[in-house]
Amino acid sequence: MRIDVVSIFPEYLAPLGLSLIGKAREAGILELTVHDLRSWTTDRHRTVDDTPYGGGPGMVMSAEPWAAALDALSASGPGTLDVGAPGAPAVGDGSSPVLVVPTPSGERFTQDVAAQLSDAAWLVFAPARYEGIDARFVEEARTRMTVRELSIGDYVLAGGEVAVLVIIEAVARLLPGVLGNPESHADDSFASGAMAGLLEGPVYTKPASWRGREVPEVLLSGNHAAIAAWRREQALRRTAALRPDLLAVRADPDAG
Ligand code: 6GU
Repeated sequence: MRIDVVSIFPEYLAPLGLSLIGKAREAGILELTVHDLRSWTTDRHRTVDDTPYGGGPGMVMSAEPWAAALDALSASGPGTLDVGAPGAPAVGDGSSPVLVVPTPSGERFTQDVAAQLSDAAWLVFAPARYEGIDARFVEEARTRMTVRELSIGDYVLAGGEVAVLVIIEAVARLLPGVLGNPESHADDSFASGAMAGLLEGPVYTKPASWRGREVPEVLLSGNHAAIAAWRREQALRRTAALRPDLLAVRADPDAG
């Protein structure tokens, strides 16, 4: 997969060199470049924003630097084609990117959306600061590529960069070859299968007794059916306590 991130704070994306994502880049599974939006400005002050039409507080990012960045990146295509879940077609042919615009007024970013994005050959991220980007930027981009405006939750961040880190991490770990053990996906909270839509229950490692607290006996029993039943019960309990809305979705998938 190819990923380009355009930001006025490229340094904010430094963690993308670490851990899972850093390794995926080294392995050539992920071709990721961070760009400075200001390199697509034309004035001496490298201006990226202006006052909002209609008044109000704050500043709005101008459409032109973002569109110029998108034009330049689009012309530098295509994306990396040999990606996506096994058997799944890549989203598009990679000749144009999928544009991801993080915004608190976007569609909710979920595991399903992460899976969809992981099938794309090429993602371009446009994280805004201030009060957002002139709406005509996304409007015009939609005429020539898939655009996803995504919110990572019901709270307001100072800018989209942290949301980009969240989204890229959720997407990258779904790329074939990124996780050491592909079965690690299977028990994830929000994964599909018997545990679909349930929060994961508690996990334990050695020692079996720690500060007077014992690991649940069933986990030491070697009885795999009993262990699976216990884990399912724990997942159901936890979900009922913390996220009853998820149980409603399981009972009626259309409720979500
Ligand atoms: Cl994607 N951006 C900002 N600025 N705030 C958010 C968000 C995104 N998602 C939730 N809050």
